[in-house]
Amino acid sequence: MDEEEIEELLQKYYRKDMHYEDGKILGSMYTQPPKIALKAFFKFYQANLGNPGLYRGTAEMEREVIKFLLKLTSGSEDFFGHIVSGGTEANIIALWVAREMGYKRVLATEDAHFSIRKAANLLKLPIKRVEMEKGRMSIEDLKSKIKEEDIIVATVGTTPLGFVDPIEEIGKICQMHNCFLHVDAAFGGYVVPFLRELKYTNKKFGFDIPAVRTITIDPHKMGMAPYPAGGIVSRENIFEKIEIEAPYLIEEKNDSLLGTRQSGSVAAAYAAQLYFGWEGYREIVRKCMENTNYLVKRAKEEELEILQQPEMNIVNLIIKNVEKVKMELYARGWGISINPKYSSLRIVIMPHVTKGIIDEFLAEIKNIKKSYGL
Ligand code: 0PR
Repeated sequence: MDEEEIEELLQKYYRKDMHYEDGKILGSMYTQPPKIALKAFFKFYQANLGNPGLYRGTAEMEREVIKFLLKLTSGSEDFFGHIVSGGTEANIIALWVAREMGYKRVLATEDAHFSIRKAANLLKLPIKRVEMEKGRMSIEDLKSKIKEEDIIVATVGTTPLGFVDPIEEIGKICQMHNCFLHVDAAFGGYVVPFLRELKYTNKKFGFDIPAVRTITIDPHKMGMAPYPAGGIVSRENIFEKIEIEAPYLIEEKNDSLLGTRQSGSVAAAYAAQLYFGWEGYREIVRKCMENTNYLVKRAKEEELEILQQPEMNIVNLIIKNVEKVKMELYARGWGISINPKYSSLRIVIMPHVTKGIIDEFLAEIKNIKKSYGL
């Protein structure tokens, strides 16, 4: 086929996909990266940090991204990290390392991301549920279940509600029992530091809590980077625990889960962080919170019930027959997710979700409710 024909075909399929720039994807933790990040992605598409000896420049950029992640997580610049394919891989690596260190069981809440269950399953680690109180890990229940050699997984920005587990208190309990504390801040890691500066919260979640050993924090969520760009950072060189000899590689070892690693996204994450800088990310969070508050206010005006006051830019609207409403919204071109457990529509207020989109969305819901008599 000639290029023109191929392009036509690609266009046909492109039209079938949804795109962030249309604004109608409301259930995703991702968004459109800045143009310079996409330029970086394509410039470095060949890079493969599975064999970093060939890609010294990309390896240096990875270090710069890790340094930024360490700043977000109150870590020291000489701590360790990798940019990986996403939060799932980061969580698998954290639990894998903990298992290699001799920890034997995972404790997590029901709202911990499903990648934690996947990881436990792959690693043949038993997993026990810790109950929640108002959507956050219950300290009382944790105290009653925790044993030495446990791995505790706490979340900063839970997938369904965007809530923050009480990491400081969890940390104290982990220290008393010599447990391994992994913090999944895949989403909230790029949000909470700025919520603190904007005086929304004073919660800590990072390495300033002594028990925290590893943190997942993803540039491809609120870091505005294109996927695949998850992040795993740690105090110790945990990667030594999973290192494998690979004599045919220039550095003769491999210390991550994947072999070949698409590393164009490392260059892209680096470009995004240069483009926005600390202040730029704070501005993104400020704007997302402004729009979150706008949605809460407008929803109340429309007599829609909010599940709980949002802690970050995720809002849940309680709706009768939520599955049906979801399908109807989907048929009308909206990409929405739900929490069946709470009978709620879950809206992630990413930067592409503007006030105009929020108004349009609420009008659509009003219509649907009317036509179904809900
Ligand atoms: N940890 C947390 C707290 C998460 O919310 C997620 C993903 C992960 C880990 C896993 O990250 P990766 O997906 O990068 O491996 N949460 C998103 C979610 O469930 C994933 C997603 C995004 C699903 C967009 C659908 C979608 O359209 O919302």
